[in-house]
Amino acid sequence: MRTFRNTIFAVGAAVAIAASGSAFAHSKKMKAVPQDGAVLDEAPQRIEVMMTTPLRLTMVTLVGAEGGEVPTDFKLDMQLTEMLSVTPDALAAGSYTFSWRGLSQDGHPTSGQIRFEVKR
Ligand SMILES: [Cu+2]
Repeated sequence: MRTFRNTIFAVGAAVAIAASGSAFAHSKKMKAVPQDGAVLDEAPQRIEVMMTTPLRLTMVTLVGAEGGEVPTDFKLDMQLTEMLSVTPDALAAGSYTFSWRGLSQDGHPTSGQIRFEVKR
């Protein structure tokens, strides 16, 4: 009986760890505009990323192909949010990587990025 109860406990713990480990607690990108990998005819006015769960954003960067960082209107406020939305400075033609870092609701670090290209 004791072994049986220990087994039940172990299974329950494993399920709890799996649930809190990724899908449930950790914020991931759900949808982005522009989409990851997009090739755009015109420079985007805004960059928006919808997250699966709220996070506290700690860093947002937009970097061009030559490594130069492009300013955006991102303001650090550490509020829980599901929507990352920034307006970048005017973008020249080229490739860009938009990256973010944050803390999920459980305090664990989370990050993501999208890449896109502006043709014109
Ligand atoms: Cu976590």
